[in-house]
Amino acid sequence: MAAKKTDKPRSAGADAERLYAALRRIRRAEEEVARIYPTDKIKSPVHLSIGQEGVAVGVCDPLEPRDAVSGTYRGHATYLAKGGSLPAMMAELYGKDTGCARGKGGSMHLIDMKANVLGTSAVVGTTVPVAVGFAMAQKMLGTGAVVACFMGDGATEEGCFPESLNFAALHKLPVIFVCENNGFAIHEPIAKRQATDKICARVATYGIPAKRFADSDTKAIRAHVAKALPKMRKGGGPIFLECMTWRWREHVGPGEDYDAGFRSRSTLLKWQKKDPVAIAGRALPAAVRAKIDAAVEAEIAAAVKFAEDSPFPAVQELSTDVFA
Ligand SMILES: Cc1ncc(C[n+]2csc(CCOP(=O)(O)OP(=O)(O)O)c2C)c(N)n1
Repeated sequence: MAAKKTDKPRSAGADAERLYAALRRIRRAEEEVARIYPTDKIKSPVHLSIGQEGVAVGVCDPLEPRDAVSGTYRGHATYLAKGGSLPAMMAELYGKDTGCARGKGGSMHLIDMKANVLGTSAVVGTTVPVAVGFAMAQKMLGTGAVVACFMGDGATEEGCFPESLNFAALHKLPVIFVCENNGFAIHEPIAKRQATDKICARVATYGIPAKRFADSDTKAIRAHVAKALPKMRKGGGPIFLECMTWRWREHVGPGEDYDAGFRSRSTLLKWQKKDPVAIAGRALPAAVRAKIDAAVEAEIAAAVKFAEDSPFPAVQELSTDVFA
């Protein structure tokens, strides 16, 4: 894989516009998914990342096209932030033949190898060793590419997590491990699942530099990753980010879960004051923001139309790409 220079324009103004556009695009795409979901046109369960977008955008913005990401079933933001096709994502949610997994994977199994989105998975933790394996290949091929590996706090309780940390640290692999710590695995708070809340301290025992971001500030995450990349590309080994964040909606589905009794709306209100999309928007003049918003709406409307107009897969597709 040839090393490509990034094609992103760089200046303070361009950075602010690009970050807002990326955040707004993910937010609005997921709000559209939530709006459409009750019509039953969307054929797969959806795990929305509304509220958490700053993590994916902060990590992916400094990446180059040659770099890769792997993600979780809550992966719309990861996929879109790395440049995955929005029409192909919408079509995938609709179960259509033009979807990024030919309509066979749904929201939890997004992939776009043109953008180096390695894939997302419904099975907690499984994409972590996949990312490490891809990073091993980059090291062996000498591409200088890095892999950002997104996971929830629940995934850090899977056996493959410490195994992957150890292997990546031992072989000095170019992996940015990103834990999106929203405090819950479905309904279970982290305090009832983990003996201590010191994820970074645990990771650091593998010799991996680990840093917690208390409010997942998009620009702070972005700056940290941008600073780490040159050393990682030269064999400096993995890093770990624990990004404290909050999912605004229910675990799965378009609604909320504040009546279920396990978390409170008052905490949501605190996190909404740190809304990454609103913060990025306030950094721009209103006219610039309005232009970006209009472009985002047009792109999302076109993606939804593409999904609606696309055909379902042919019946014989049921037995293609099936390995057993
Ligand atoms: C190996 C495995 N165990 C259990 C489950 C059931 N499960 C689905 S989502 C989830 C919670 C995971 O929480 P976290 O990793 O923190 O991600 P979040 O949903 O908060 O983004 C669990 C336990 C699963 N899908 N895979």
